[in-house]
Amino acid sequence: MQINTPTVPMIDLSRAQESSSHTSTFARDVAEGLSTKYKTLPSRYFYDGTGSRLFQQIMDLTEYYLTRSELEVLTQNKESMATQFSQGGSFHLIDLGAGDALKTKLLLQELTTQQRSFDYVPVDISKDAMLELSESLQQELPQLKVEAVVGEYFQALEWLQENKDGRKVVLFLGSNIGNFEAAESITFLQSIRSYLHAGDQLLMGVDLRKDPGIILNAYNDEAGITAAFNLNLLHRINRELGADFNVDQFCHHAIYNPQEGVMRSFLVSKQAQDVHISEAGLTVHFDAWEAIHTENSYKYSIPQVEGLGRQCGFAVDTVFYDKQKGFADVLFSVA
Ligand code: AVI
Repeated sequence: MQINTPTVPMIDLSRAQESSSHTSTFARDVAEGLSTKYKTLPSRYFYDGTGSRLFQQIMDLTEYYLTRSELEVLTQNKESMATQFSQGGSFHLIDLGAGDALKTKLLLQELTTQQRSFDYVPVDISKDAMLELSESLQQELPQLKVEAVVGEYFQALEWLQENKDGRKVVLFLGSNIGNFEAAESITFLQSIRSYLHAGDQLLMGVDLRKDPGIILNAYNDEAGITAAFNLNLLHRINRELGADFNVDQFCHHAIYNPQEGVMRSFLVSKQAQDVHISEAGLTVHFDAWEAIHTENSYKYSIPQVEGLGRQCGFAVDTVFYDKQKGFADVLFSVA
């Protein structure tokens, strides 16, 4: 559905999901995750207003090298990226999880300088983020055609399929792929592939395997912002699902497994306690030092990324690295 504020055209697909159905899905996921032997909570629920603000702060942390590294990759390679995107003629640039598009703006500026024929379709679940982004782009790049979509990634791709012909270049930046389990990342990329055609491209950010100490520090910052980000999930359950987590009685714990190449984050109960979650109609018991697994952040090798692409119908065109070769943006085309 089209919702035009006086200046910003935007498509809001999120209204399809009523807030009551959001609450019941959230309650069901929480109940399911906390009823298993090894308790889990899905990391996608980190990003309410507070969680999104904390994640912005994480991206500015000295220890969290990922955002700086990817900015370096884009700064150093934007000319070549813009040229490769444009080889097949005009295109829609679709930015999955655009947020404030800090990194994408480098590409938008470069594409505009090169006078390429494209329009920009940022996609994000946060309507506020899409309003702010559209407005900032009107100031910074007034000639750019922007149509922001508020919704889930696949809702947006479905909408694009029905409403926009022409070549597509999809951006999936920021190592978000690392937050999926191996099987989920395959399903995810295969689904993206199913919306693309010959000549379309995908640029995906991946955090690469490196010195485990560097990775460990990135998720255990001294200022405790990552801990607050993780613990906010319990505050969110208290706020939205009427739970009574005593958040002070949990702590953040993140460990890196260099064999599997995965950072795993947990919330650990400091004492035996019972927590009631009204919306889920559930009381959960925690033993002292029992943990809830809240997030995986997978780190890849380049052969793994190539294999993942191949399995999902993509071929690697170019791997763009930062100087340290700690992060890569991989340009795939439809195989
Ligand atoms: C969004 N995602 C790529 C981040 C990551 O590095 O896995 C989320 C995050 N979790 C803790 N710090 C940052």
